Amino acid sequence: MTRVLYDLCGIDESLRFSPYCWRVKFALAHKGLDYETRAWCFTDKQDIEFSGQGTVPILVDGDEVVGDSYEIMRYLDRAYPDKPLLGGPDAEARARFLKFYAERSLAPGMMRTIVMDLHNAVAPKDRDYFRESREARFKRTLEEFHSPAKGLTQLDQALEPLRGRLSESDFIDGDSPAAADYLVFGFFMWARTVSTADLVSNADPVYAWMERMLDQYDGLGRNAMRIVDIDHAYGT
Ligand SMILES: N[C@@H](CCC(=O)N[C@@H](CS)C(=O)NCC(=O)O)C(=O)O
Repeated sequence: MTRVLYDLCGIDESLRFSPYCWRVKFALAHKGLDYETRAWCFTDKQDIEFSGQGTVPILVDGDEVVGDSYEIMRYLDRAYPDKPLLGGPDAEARARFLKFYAERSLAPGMMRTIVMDLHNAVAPKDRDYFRESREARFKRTLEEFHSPAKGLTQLDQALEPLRGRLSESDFIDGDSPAAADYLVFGFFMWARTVSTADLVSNADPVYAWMERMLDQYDGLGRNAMRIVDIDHAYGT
């Protein structure tokens, strides 16, 4: 039976920008597992009711329904032990730190930088929902929250530990990428797909790592549709 990944889509059905879904797409590629994606919009909650949750990614693998990007990685290691993503308990505990580092230290600065690009990238029917839910979260309007100058400064500071690691190693997980890289890189795919903002300078070790990550798995990341590829994306 074909594996199915529910994957957030935007203004074009092929524009896939969820950082959490990107983690899973890299994890599936790492394991060499085939899957189909099901394009999902924020407001299509009824389509994922079967999973008992309101967010994507959701992986349906035969009788297994698994939600949450990190739980999906754990599931993949249990079900397909070859080519571990997270590794043993010690390694997994450290990868879990990277999950929180990405979500709590890197994502906020990126969000401040790209929030208006995101608003433009979501499916038109999702725009009101996106605005209302995010304004409630930020406790201010998207326009008030939006500040690339502040966001990039925040991100620049938060990237220091990653720079340290990537100055000594090609990937966070060593000579080749694994869960730690995917947990972090998902957010760089998020920004890349919806925005043209340069998050890091090309002299930065993080930039060289991003380029290596984009080339993994036959250019899985590099070939992904970006907002700039969509003619009708601006001024709608
Ligand atoms: N902790 C979850 C977070 C998933 C998540 O927040 N996904 C977003 C898409 S990027 C979503 O589905 N949001 C639904 C909404 O905002 O209503 C994970 O790691 O998978």
